Amino acid sequence: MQSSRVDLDHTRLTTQQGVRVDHTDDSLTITERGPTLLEDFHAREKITHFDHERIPERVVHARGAGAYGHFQAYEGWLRDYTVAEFLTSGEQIPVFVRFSTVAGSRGSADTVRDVRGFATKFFTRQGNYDLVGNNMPVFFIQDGIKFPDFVHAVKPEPDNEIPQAASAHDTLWDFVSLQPETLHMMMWLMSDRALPRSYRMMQGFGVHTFRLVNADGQGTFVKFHWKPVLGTHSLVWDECQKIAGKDPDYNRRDLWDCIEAGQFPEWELGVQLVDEKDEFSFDFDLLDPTKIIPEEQVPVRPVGRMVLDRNPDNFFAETEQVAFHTANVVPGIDFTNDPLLQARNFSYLDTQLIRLGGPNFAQLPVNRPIADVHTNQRDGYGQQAVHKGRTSYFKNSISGGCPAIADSGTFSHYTEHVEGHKIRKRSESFKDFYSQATLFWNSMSEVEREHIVSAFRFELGKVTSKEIRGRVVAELNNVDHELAVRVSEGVGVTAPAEEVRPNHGRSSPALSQLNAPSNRISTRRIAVLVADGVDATGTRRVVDELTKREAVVELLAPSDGEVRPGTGEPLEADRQLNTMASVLYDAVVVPCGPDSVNLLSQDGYAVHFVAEAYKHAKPVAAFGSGRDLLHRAGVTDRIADNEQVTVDQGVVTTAAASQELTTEFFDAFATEIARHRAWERRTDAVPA
Ligand code: HDE
Repeated sequence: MQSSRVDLDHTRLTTQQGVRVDHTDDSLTITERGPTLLEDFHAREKITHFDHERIPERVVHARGAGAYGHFQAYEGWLRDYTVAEFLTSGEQIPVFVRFSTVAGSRGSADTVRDVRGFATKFFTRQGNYDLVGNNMPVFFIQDGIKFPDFVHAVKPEPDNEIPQAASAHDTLWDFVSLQPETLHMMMWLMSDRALPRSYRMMQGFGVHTFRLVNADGQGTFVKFHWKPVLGTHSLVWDECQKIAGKDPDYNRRDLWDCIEAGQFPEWELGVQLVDEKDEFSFDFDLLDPTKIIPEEQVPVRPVGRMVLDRNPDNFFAETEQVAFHTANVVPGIDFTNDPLLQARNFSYLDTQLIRLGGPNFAQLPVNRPIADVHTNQRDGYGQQAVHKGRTSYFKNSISGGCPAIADSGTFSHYTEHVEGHKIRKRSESFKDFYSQATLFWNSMSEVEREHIVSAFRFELGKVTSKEIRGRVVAELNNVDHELAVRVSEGVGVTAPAEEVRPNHGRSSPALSQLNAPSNRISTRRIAVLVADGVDATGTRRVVDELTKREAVVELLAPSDGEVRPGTGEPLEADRQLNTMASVLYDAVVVPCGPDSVNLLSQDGYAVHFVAEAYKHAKPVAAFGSGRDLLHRAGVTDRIADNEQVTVDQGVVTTAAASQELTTEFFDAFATEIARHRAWERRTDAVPA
């Protein structure tokens, strides 16, 4: 990878042929005002190359962000199950990960309601292994032949190409209402999982059941899971829509900035293993990608750790040209007959041929294996290798039979016994479309349920056809009657009169994000609102205490530059208040300083900032006269006028001025930030 990097420092401009150029601002013409000459090879080359700079964007997952890092297995216990060395050797191996949204174009916003791609390329000594997963553990459809139908339904509608990167339109919901296998995934898509706070704070899933194969050729079914060290956290929908305007690169920037700052994102890889003899012991089919194996039934066992620690040098060369393929497997990892996976094994190679323009994309620097590559494949567009010798066929005697067939370390396909008729028919074992959608609903906390109901209402509210809305509500009645009734109330559809399928009452606590709290606030972005007259000592204390706890703290002031405090040394604003917004931060603090608070109280941006953070259930803190800005923004706190610290639904306040600030204040605030949001806060009436 390193040898292909081009560094233009201390160089002189040349043509592609290496001829030095003395002038690149004017074309070659006859007289200053005369016609341009065809012989101007430099101008022609420059413009021609420019004309050809674009390649087709990915048909799905067009918008993404990538990073390099490494993976390291913890210990060798998986050796009984697989010969894949990277899962057992404990050696650090390089990876490249690309996160993505699915429906939007390359330039679309990051914070749309969508599934997120989580694709990892492991550069192992046995060859490249690609785990091309998502941040949700199930998929919309069961058979790959439905993929073009599904994608056509969710993409912008073909007559006017509206809406961009949004599922809230007629064609998607028309499809969903007629294809009940989508329902389980639609529950995930309407949940907070579709609105990740950060790529660094989302889970990843291989989705399909794969197969591990050991040295004796024995197979074990496996599901892959990524768990983020920082916990799984989401934004709220109103916030997402605002961020899409304020910072459409929100998730991309977050990943980039954290890696640049040395705050490297980490995930733990885990596996759920199922013995072959237990293949039929579940009430769903392991080959059905619209089903999970509940973690309470088969625990996720940790296997290793991935750290992303290096940003790409060039977005196009690396993040755009990276080519993932589900069929990039290494010895010890094999497929199952999941019909979605089987179709993917065709699609990913095929799609690279059009996207990357020919069969040599595996030679692009970002895709190149670290394992040696010796093939008899030759020529083709973009061929980079200069193959020596006369033979490019097997068997040969002229080149001593090389490249020869290896007798160890090879990939040998799992020997599976298959017999029966050739048919085109969905398996009966795939036909329970509702039980796991119900399981998901049952497993949500009340606030997560509220979010799901309002997501359905929002999406169906954008559907123009009442008939489609009605059909969706009727389908939801198969998931849970109360869900269907609650959704119907918001979208002008008559509520289903009665329950059609009794709720089975089962739940899987691992499905609720709120059941995996984090006690860390590292990388959380905290805004401190300041203006001239602010209390410098208290403000510095806020910065120190929160930075010590690994948060990212920024001072926001009405204008850039120096902030002159009431007393003491000037402070420097990190950002101008009106270039930012509360939606770009996890929490907000207002320090004391009557003059500063007075100025901020008259600044609509500052007042709105606090009200909006409050509306989105974010932790809000203030001390001393800083509390007045909270009150101006309609945020009440319950403290009596003493110096105690009060925490009320994520609002952390004290009447104490800076000298009396205790660590209790900062600990309480940090606890609220680690909790992510004060979900118990009712904020529907807040006008922000
Ligand atoms: Fe993909 N998918 N997919 N997909 N997918 C692509 O490949 C496809 C599916 C996923 O960052 C494409 O290189 C079919 C499931 C990710 O470059 C394409 C089917 C899951 C990425 C394609 C599926 C995924 C893709 C477009 C149904 C989660 C982005 C560009 C049979 C487990 C990879 C490309 C990156 C990309 C086809 C279903 C995840 C067209 C036919 C299920 C993360 O080949």
